[in-house]
Amino acid sequence: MPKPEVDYSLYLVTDSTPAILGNADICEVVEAALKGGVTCVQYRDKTSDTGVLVATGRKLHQITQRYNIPLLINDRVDVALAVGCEGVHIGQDDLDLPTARKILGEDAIIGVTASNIAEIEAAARGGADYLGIGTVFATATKENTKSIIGVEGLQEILLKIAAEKWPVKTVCIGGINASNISRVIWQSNGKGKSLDGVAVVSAIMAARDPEAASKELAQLVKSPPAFA
Ligand code: TZP
Ligand code: MG
Repeated sequence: MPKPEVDYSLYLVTDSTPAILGNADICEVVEAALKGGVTCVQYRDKTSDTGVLVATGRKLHQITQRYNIPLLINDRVDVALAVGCEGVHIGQDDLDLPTARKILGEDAIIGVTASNIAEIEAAARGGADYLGIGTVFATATKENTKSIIGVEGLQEILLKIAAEKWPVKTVCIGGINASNISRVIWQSNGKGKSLDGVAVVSAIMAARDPEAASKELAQLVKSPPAFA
């Protein structure tokens, strides 16, 4: 049975740090974002211990399941297994893609962070379901990012994927918000492959009203920009 098509168009990546989440409850923020229209959720928590990751992941999964939206876990294949969610998002320094696939199976969604053509090629050929491409713009949310690729770098990567006909979905990330999301989509989509989605952290997780912020972003993602 082929795995179901995932809508990556507005992809929420969570953050549990006080600088972004403040005093808010992560489950409430994620549910508000789901109401507003996010289409995919990644639980990304770099500071909690394993027990908290599993407990919070299970709570989040109960919520995302009600909205029929996939939940992926950042970094940790073991936590994804324990939660029983739809998949995992791994970076270049995490468990490698073939091993993650072996553990989670063919039906799992596996995304890989990639910021240059060599990483893109390895992940695409290795059977990643989607690529998290970035960092598009510098962002305070993730410091020490290896490379800022800009919209130009993103476009180059999309052209390469199209030229090679790699059957991998594409999501970009880094510094994207309501004021630049249309431009990112418009400028990066060209003759080659179009982006399948845009991932945001602070634009939703740090918003005073995450539901309204998600609604606005979802509308911008769906509607062609006025200057296209
Ligand atoms: N990977 C590359 S940039 C980034 C991650 C997880 C953080 C993006 O956060 P924001 O707040 O959407 O700029
Ligand atoms: Mg990682």
